[in-house]
Amino acid sequence: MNQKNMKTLTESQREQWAVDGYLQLEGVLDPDEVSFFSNEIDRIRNLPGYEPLFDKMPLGHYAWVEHADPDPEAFMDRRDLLPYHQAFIDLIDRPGIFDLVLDIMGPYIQFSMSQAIVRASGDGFPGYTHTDGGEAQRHIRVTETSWPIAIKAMYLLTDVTEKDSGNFTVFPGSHMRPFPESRGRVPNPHAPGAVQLKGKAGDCYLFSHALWHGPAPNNSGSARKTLLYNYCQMFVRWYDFAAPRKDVMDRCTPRQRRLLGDLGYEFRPGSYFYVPEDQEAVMRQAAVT
Ligand SMILES: O=C(O)CCC(=O)C(=O)O
Repeated sequence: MNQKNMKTLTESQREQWAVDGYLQLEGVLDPDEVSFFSNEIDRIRNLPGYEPLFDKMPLGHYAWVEHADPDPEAFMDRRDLLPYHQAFIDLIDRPGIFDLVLDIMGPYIQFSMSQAIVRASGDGFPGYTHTDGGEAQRHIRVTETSWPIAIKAMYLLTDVTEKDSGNFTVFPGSHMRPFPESRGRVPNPHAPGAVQLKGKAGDCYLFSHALWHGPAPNNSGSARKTLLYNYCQMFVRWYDFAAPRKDVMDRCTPRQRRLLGDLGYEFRPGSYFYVPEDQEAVMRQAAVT
């Protein structure tokens, strides 16, 4: 794809992506944006939406609730952010970051999930380590020169300056290795090879679904907030909704609509398998039209 006028990875970023399976991009959101999104998280925790109901739902499933814990320092894990504010829609193809997503994944992609997570301090949560995409993707790894099946952009909204502060924790290079599942071997945020990343509010981590990763415990004294945006190849489905909401689609640019699955024609066999003829052009257009 011609990436003219779009940002691409530097050579050292490309090498880090291939070798380590993740990138840390500094200062992606400015301080006003950080406080805007942080306030939005405080606001939407009081609104209805999808949250995990541990012990009541099957693994990794979310339930519709009236609100999360209203305490802004408490745990929250809200899915499907797009309906809550135009800014969550616009973050889908934020210039700078989305350019790099395209460079890493190629142009035949969709947007598959949005999420806001607050990791409370001192709640005894030990952290955990996993790969993304459920049971099947755990067994799918790509080579260092291949486009990934799925990646996530994680926007940090809190400074994380010490260990065990809810740090995004990675095992560099693990995206190329099977995830150990037998008892006693499942990795954790304190296991050999774990790197608890530090960062500033506004930084963004891009990482492969196959990377062993997850949150460290948070004993920092304050909650850690993040936003997560997930992208996948078009033959893989989105998993925040059965179909995108019309009121969200109505507020999207053509590129955002395409990323949410609007091909410009009714579904027919072959759709999403081979892409519309204008796919590359749509992916390369400006975010706001
Ligand atoms: O750091 C977190 O809170 C969780 C991020 C994570 O593991 C994920 O998005 O898969």
